Formats: sequence, structure tokens, C-alpha cells
Amino acid sequence: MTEHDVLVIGAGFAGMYQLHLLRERGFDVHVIEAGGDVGGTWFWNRYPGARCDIESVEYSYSFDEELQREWTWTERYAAQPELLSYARHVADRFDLRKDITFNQRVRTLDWNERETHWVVTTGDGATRTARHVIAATGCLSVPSRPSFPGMDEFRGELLWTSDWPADANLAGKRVAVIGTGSSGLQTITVVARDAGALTVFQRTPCYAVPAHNGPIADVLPAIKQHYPDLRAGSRMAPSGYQCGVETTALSEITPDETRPALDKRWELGGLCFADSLADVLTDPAANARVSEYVRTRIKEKVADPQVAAKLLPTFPIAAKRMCVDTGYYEVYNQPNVTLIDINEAPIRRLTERGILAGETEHEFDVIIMATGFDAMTGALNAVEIRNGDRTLSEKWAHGPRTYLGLMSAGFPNLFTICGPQSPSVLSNMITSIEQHVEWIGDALDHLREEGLTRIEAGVESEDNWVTTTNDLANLTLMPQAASWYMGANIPGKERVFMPFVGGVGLYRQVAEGVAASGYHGFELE
Ligand code: N01
Repeated sequence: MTEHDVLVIGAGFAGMYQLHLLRERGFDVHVIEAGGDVGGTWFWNRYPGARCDIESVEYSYSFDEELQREWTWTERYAAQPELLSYARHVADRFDLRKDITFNQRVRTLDWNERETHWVVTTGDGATRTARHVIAATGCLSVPSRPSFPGMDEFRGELLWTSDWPADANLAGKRVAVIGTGSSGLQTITVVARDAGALTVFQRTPCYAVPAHNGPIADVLPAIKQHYPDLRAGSRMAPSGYQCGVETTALSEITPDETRPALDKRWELGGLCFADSLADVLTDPAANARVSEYVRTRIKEKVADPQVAAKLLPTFPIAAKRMCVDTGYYEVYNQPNVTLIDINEAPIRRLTERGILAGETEHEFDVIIMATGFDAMTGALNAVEIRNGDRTLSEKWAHGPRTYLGLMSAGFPNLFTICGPQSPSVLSNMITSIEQHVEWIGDALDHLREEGLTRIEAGVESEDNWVTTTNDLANLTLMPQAASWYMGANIPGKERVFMPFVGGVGLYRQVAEGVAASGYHGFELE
């Protein structure tokens, strides 16, 4: 049986950096990755138009000065191929692949208390042991695959955005897209150009703000000159990236000033629009003002008022992840694009020829599912994680329970990177990944220096952290939307707001304080 100090699950951006950091510090580390190469999210999500919604100069590693200086991003928002090239470049540069097993899934983790190690089995039946396991499994890595009746009857092609085939060809075809989140929007915007006819099946309209994407060759040298300052600011910023614009609360500006303030943000584009008013997520009036602004913008973009009406979201803006678009609403002005609101015409079943929605059968050559993910807990629950007669998924049946989003009591020596109850998906994932990877690296260093072998979250600290994260979320409007943050997109999943809403900077201070105090709230042996 192969023995390791540390086994990391996943070779996306989290697992890659964790491998590099721990190997540099002299640990014997191995990574198990389900995909055929590094890149995680950007390995799997190759659908047309796939692109990051965080700016590329922020959505990239900061841990190595030379790396960030030598890599040249071409666009404000990097497209999937460029992100995957970046991941591969990092793997080459730090010679990561030699310690990664590809095309293999971790199936079970069994804690052996006597030996103080995890017994890890993979899909091929092989077994390894590791003193510590780090789940770098991603927050949006297990697709949600709704099963409509008749799915196996459809004679055309059924494609999933989260597992896109290399040879898909949609030119001139009759295409359906189900789902209008970020993946759906990006797919729809690009597919509308080539498809003979495109029909969009929408359950909930989203708020999409303009990306104003474009080349960044002219600004990149100046950004690189000040990269260390930019990164330092982002590490303490609430979202783990910076917007560079002052923000005020609704009560601090006059009604006349509101529209120009929102216009300015709209022109800036991207997720920073969510900060148009400082209290957008805490004051219903401020939120209503910003939401209404976006609805007005949508109506301006869509020529047919009846179609525009279907595209208007009603939940509080930013309570679900906003989308960042490049010409999304305008596709509905094209003659080859049709929007179907499935609240009016529910999808009854797939048929041999297409989709039966309401009383009408629509015929398609291709149906694209852009139906999202079992977010945050899906990938952890997909592994049978067991300590004696207790499994993590049973413990989390009514929502995840963690201390700092890093560990869960009863499951020693098992860390999660960007796990539930950490800022994670509410932040620039790379900023949060780096913070967790470094925190875990320091914790393992500490154990080694002290001659200790075991670390576990204390039950009381976990209870307090769960209460804190829930209370903080409830101070905001975020739990009011049926979002994947809440688990609301998965039938039967407990509705609990999963990420920590307090922001990256505050979270970092708490986590660093805990470490500085000798890992207060954790039990070390
Ligand atoms: O998934 P989603 P996504 N019948 O859950 C609909 C990140 N990301 O893959 O809202 C019919 O947002 C569902 O409807 P509803 C980003 O963080 C980033 O698009 O549940 N419809 C919704 O419209 C993002 O937030 C980037 O009512 C069904 C859609 O499918 C996250 O990933 C790009 C349905 C799913 O939207 C997830 O985005 C892509 C059903 N049975 C993703 N089930 C960028 O960086 C679900 N839907 C830009």
C-alpha cells in the first residue's frame, strides 16, 4: 500500500498550488485527479463562450512573482482555453504532473484512528494511506443533472455544458438550451450566432451586467508594475478582488445622484456592479433601486416588450450570483432565437424529436443542459468519507457543519479548500484558494514542528462558527433567493446558506488569529 504524508483530491487551481507548496516544504504529497489533465473547472467546462467572470489579472496566482510577471493575459476576462493554457503552464513550470494520478476518482476515505491516517481508495480499486487528506474538490464540480421523463428517448444529441465534447458542431442546427445561469448565458450568446434556430428554456431569469470585455495589452504593463500592491489589496478586499470605485449607501446620496452612480458602475461593468450601493445586500430599498435599474436596462436592450418582460428577474439582485454578459440580451432580437418561459409552458418530457413543453412539441437536433451544479457539498458527498460508523454526508444531511470552512469535527486530518462556511464562491476563488492553501500548509508545518500528528475541529468551535455564518447570512438579503448558495437548485437538499458572507479580509483576519493563538478551537495531538 502506498503511503503519503498528504493526499490531495483534485488538480484544479487549489490542488495544484497545494501540491506545490507542500512539496516545497518537504512533505510527501500525491494528488488524485478525475480529469485527464490539470485545470479542474477549466478542464471540464469547455462549452462555447466559457469565460471567467473575474478579471484575469485578479483570477490568477499571486504566490510566485516571476509567474505573475511572465504570464500575459490577453483579455480583461479570460476565456476557458486561455485559463486552461495557464493551468498547464503552471503545471509545467513547477513540474506538478509527476505527483498527480490522472483519470482516477477517490471513492472512499476511511479514518484509521490507531494508525492516525486516512485509508484512501480510488476507482481502480487501489488503496493508499495518507496522514492528511486535503479536499481540493471544487465548489462547482458535480453537475446537477435533472432527469426529465423521456431523456433516453431523444434521438438527437444531448450535451451538458459541464462535460462538453470536443467535436460538438452546432452550425445550422435546431438547438435548445435549458438553463439561464452563467453557463447558459455564455452558451446562448455564442450558439445564437451559428445555430439555425435556438430555443431557450428559462425557469428563472437572471441579472446580467455587461462585461465590457476586450484586449488588455495596453494596460497590462502598468498593472504588472504594481502587481504586489494590487494583490495585497485584493487579499484584504471583501470579494478578494478590487473594483477601484468608491461606493456609498443609498441613504448617503440624493435620488438625483443615484442614477449617475449606477450608470458609472454599469459602464465599468462586471461583478463590481453589485457594489453600486454599499448596502445593496442589506437594505431592501437599496437593493430594489439597483434591481429596478437593471430591469430598465434589460427593457432597453430587448426590442419585443413581451420577450423583455419574460427576462426580468424579480428576486433581490446579487442574492444569486449575477451573470456577466457580452451581448446576451441582444440575442433575443435575432429572428432565429426564441425564449420559452417554462413557468408558463413546463417541460413535460423529452421526446424522440425534442421537448414537449406545455402542449407543444418543439423539435431539435441538439439539446444543451446548462442546469448547474450540486454546489459546495456535492463533491464531498460524492466520496464516502467515514470515521467508524459515521459518514460526513450523514453529518451534513441538514447542511454542512465546519469550523472556518476548513475542517469538520469528527473527521480529523481532513481539510477542505474553499469549503462551505468560508468565503469561497462569494469571492475571487484564487484569492481564497491561496489563503486556504497557505493556512493549511502552515498548520501542517506547525504539527510537524511540534511533533504532533493529529488535528481536529472542536465541536464547540464548530457549533459557534455554524451559528456565526448563519447569523451573518441572515443579516443580508442573500437567503431570500432560491440560489445554489442555498442548495435550492437540488431537489431534497437542505436549504442552508453555505458560504461565509463576512468577506475575504475579515475571514483572513479570523483564520490568521486562530493560527497565531496556537490553533484555538482545534484539538491538536
Ligand atoms: O448554473 P446555475 P451555472 N429545469 O445554477 C436552470 C459559476 N460559473 O452552471 O435558477 C429547468 O447558475 C436554473 O434555473 P433556476 C458561477 O459562479 C461561472 O450556469 O434554478 N431549468 C438556472 O437557470 C455560476 O453562478 C462562470 O430556476 C433548470 C440554470 O439551470 C455557477 O458557476 C461561468 C432545471 C442553472 O444555472 C453556476 O452557473 C459558468 C430544471 N430541472 C459558471 N434545473 C463564469 O465565470 C436547473 N435549471 C462566467
